[in-house]
Amino acid sequence: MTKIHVVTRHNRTLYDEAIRHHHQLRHDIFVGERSWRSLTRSDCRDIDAYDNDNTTYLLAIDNDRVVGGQRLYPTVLPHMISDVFPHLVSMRSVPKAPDIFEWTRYFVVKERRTGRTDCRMLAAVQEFCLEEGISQVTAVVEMWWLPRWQQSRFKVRPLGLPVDVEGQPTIAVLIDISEESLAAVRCLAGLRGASLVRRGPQRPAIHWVPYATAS
Ligand code: A1S
Ligand code: SAM
Repeated sequence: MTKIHVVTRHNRTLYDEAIRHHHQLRHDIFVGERSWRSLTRSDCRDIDAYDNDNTTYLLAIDNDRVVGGQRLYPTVLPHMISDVFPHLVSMRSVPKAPDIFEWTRYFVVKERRTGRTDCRMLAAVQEFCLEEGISQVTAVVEMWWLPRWQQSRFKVRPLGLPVDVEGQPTIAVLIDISEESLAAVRCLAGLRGASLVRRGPQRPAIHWVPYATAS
């Protein structure tokens, strides 16, 4: 059965092969399928500035095979919205706080796009954030995410108006983490309870952020 594994720098040695595989899948999907050409790398791995010791990955793994992934990054550090997309935030300043993380690189492999793995991954982000005391996540997404989140009862607020990014209307949003959203998406996923797998050493996501280096 597909489980969602929490991978941080603290337990990463247990997931070296899975992390390598996930970077290859990301390149296949985001460069090959989604044509995000600026991410092209000669080693065919999608690795950017936000893949480092401060990243938390939630990997969907079935029989030792990665079938989906997503990542969270502290907003108290320079992150994608603050570095690349600050112009998408016009209704307030870029949200930056120890309990706000940026959510990126969400994918499910083609063979698993039946909605089920997707719902498990959406449940996983709510579950992880609730466990860690993360109250909100930010994201920059194409507009088609809005009805998907509405269906999952995610509480989503725009941070600005949609802007064209490589031909796609794209919006920055702030999403509340809540027990209600988790319950709704667990119901859609057919999950009765907790679904995250935590192996090896664990540290609180918020407290190990090197806050002193934040800009
Ligand atoms: C974003 C940052 C994150 C942190 C949030 O009937 P359909 O096929 O129209 O139903 C589709 C569409 O409504 C919509 N959808 C999916 N991809 C779309 C696209 N490229 N353009 C417009 N609409 C799109 O979602 C419905 C269901 O999609 P699906 O692929 O059939 O199934 P599933 O299992 O729900 O998987 C959805 C995801 C997004 C996970 C999967 O399509 C995927 O991995 N896509 C490639 C990676 C990607 O684009 N990720 C989002 C950017 S990061
Ligand atoms: N939220 C998205 C994610 O999950 O990574 C990215 C934002 S937007 C929907 C997609 C655009 O962001 C694409 O044109 C892609 O090339 C660009 N992009 C993704 N990662 C980037 C990075 N690290 N630096 C600059 N642009 C990036």
